Amino acid sequence: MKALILVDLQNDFLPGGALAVPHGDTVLPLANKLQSSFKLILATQDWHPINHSSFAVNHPGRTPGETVVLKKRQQKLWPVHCVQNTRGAEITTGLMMNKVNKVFKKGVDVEIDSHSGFFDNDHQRSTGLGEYLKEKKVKEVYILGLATDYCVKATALDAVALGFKTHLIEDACRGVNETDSKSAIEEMRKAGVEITKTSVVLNPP
Ligand code: VGL
Ligand code: ZN
Repeated sequence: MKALILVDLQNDFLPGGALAVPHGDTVLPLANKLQSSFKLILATQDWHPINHSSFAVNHPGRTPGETVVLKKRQQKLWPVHCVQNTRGAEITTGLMMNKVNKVFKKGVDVEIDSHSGFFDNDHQRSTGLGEYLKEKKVKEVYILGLATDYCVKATALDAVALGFKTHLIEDACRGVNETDSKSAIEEMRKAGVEITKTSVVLNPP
């Protein structure tokens, strides 16, 4: 059994959003088309409380882009984004949702960020995605979405670590930073992620 994982296709990560990923909207037609090749489709949703520790405004004197040390780990600070029950946190209406089996929320704890769709950043708390996939006998996952250099990377690395055969659909991802995205893809490849593209997934050789 294989599954498609759609990472953080939310208003705040799209053009006009609070933490817009450049050209993030260009992945939506691919995300929609790819759904025809999968029976099991999951989505992740960044879902922060307003007082979340990843927001620069919650650290007096700090600005987005800076890094602080929180509970002995580095935390990059972001603009306020994907606040629970706001329009910015909603999955874009440009994404077909009628075939999505389940949505997994992440980043819900005030104290710790969660880039991966599987675990928070210190791997203490699971979102339930890994357990769900194992229960459905999924062996292979295909990942796409936003952002290549953060949540997509963290999700793919955790998928490999959990033992799933992991594919990254590279042309259906966009990153915050182009250089970081290139090194993120290299890091994923080295960890055992197979880098593929939409046309190959739609028309397997
Ligand atoms: C993300 C930064 C902060 C992402 C989420 O979805 O890549 N990046 N929160
Ligand atoms: Zn976030």
